[in-house]
Formats: sequence, C-alpha cells, structure tokens
Amino acid sequence: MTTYTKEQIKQLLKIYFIMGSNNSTSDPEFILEEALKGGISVFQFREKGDGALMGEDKIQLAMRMQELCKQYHVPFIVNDDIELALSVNADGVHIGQDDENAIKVRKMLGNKLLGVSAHSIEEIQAALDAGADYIGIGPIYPTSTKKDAKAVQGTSLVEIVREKNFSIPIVGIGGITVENARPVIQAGADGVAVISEISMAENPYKQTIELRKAVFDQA
Ligand code: 3NM
Repeated sequence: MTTYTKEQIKQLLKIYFIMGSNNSTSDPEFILEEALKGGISVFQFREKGDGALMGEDKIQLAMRMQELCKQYHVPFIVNDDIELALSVNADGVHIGQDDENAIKVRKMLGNKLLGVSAHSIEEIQAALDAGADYIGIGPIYPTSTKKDAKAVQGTSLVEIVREKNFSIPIVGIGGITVENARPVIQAGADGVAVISEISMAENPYKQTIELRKAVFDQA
C-alpha cells in the first residue's frame, strides 16, 4: 500500500486534472501551470490516442510536467505506462481494465499510488483485492475525449458503492464540467476527474477555480 492515508487520498482526488499533449489546442505545459495555479489537487499524465507522443518525446514532456507539479506540490500520476512511472519516479500510476493486471502493477509500484478504473461492483472488488488506493468510476456523463469509453452510467455506481459502505476513495470521470460536478460529489464521490473542462477551457486557470467552487461549496 501507499504511504498516503485514505483521508489524504480523498483530498488528493478533489480536483483531478488529466491531460496529454493531444488534449489541448495550445501549449500543454502552459495549461498545466494555469491549472496548478488554479488549485488542482492531483495531475495525471495521459499521453494516449491520435497524435500522442512516443519514445523520448513522451518521456521529456512527462519530465517537464512532473517538474511543474513538483513546484506546486501536486502529485504526478502516470496513466498506464508503468515503465515511465518508475523511470521518472512518479507518485503513482492509473490503469484501466484493459491495461496491465492490477496485482502485478501493485507489486511493481511498491508504495506508489495505484488507481484503477472500474465499471461494476465486481471490478471494484477485484481492484480493492489487488491493492488499489482509489477507484475511477465513469463515464458519468457523455464524453467525446475517450473514444472507447463504456456506456454512460450517471452517478448510479458511485451511489451503489457508498450504499455498500465501501470506504475506498472514489473519483468520478467522463464529461464532468463546472455545471454538472455537484451531483457527482453529492452521490458520494470524493472528487472529479476532468480532461477537456480544463484542457480546452478558454481560461484554464479560471475554469479550475470554478470547478473548485462546484466541488467544495456544496450548497
Ligand atoms: N476515462 P473528459 S472517461 C480518460 O469512463 C477517461 O473511464 C473515462 O475526459 C472512463 O473530462 C475519460 O474530457 C475521458 O470527458 C474524460
């Protein structure tokens, strides 16, 4: 398991920003820094899909983004690429159901954070048994960012997990915006994970602040 406490992980998940170089029309490092200034609580480097960087270019971008995160004391998580996460000494890894087996990844990561995407109670239980530190549940709303996203499920699985009194940290993902973030938290998620709401925003700094308001001010 990780050195973070469960409560610390729940705090980290509040404003979970994910981005790769193909998720924005402007400089991804500029966007990340604006999001860091605005108050994201964790960052995931997700270099995937059409036009994604590979090889040395990917490693170099990861290292520059990690350095930015360090300046703002925000943990840096790598999507799927365990070798990269270990080589740059990232704070953790996030994997989906089609990626490397969670039990194997847990062993490779030592005490780094492990997040797993899950779409059913069975998948959540398997991730827990494998030693996941948090679960990503989605897509909550329709998303055009992930081409192979599963069927939209709203907040129902988040609610079921909480009804079952699973205390695992949960982050909702998929189509989450400033306008629709509140119900995700009200359903029992600890935080919201977004790509385009920040990466495509006209003003990523202001959008992050607005997202923080939606998540923290639960009127
Ligand atoms: N995973 P946006 S949905 C990376 O359902 C990812 O597991 C999903 O992007 C899942 O915030 C998704 O732009 C894309 O909708 C999230």
